[in-house]
Amino acid sequence: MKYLLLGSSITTILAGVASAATTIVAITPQLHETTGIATFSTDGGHMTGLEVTVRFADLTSEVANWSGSGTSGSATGVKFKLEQAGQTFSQPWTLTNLSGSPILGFSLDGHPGDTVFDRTNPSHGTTGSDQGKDLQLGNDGMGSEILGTATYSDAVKLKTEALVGDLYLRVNVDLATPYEGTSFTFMQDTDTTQFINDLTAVPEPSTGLGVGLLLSAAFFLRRRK
Ligand SMILES: [Ca+2]
Ligand SMILES: [Ca+2]
Repeated sequence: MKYLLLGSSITTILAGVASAATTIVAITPQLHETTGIATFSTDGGHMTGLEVTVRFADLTSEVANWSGSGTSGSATGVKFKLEQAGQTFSQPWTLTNLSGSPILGFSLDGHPGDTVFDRTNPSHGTTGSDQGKDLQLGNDGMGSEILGTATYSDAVKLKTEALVGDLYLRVNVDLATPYEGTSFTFMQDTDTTQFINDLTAVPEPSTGLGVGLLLSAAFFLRRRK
């Protein structure tokens, strides 16, 4: 019984480590909006156009766009192949390095693929998006957890709804150390927008920003007195 308990504690500890392996950061340089979410059950076959960039230790990078068929798809360049099959909520993405140089990181841009990245929280979040999943790096194929930071940028809202904060248009991953192996997996849920080419930037509310700056200036001047 002692052994069973010990085993269970170790499992719990490992689970804790696994969830901490990927640090999550979110920024919103440019808010985007769309009419609606067509499906939250997006799979690899339905992200055609999605732009993938992979950066290598020799300071080169390569961009390739997604091509989907059936329920699977991939972005294939000369130096890498990123593939995914089945629903992104439950099935991993696999990044294979075809170059001779270790991988420093990669980024996914959903804009040309009418695809948004649905984060774990808030859940279920934006109408039609259902549960999402934060980017989580898998292991390196040799049993070690891959460490890294995933930065979400360009939050997405529905035109008819206030910003909820679970949907993003882009995600960038910086690995903690250059990846020297052949391939690794990661999890990241995606959803598909209702219409094609429907993700548009929301203009900055410049007047509101101006008022905000004036208020800040007034506060600063009051404090100086
Ligand atoms: Ca989804
Ligand atoms: Ca969601």
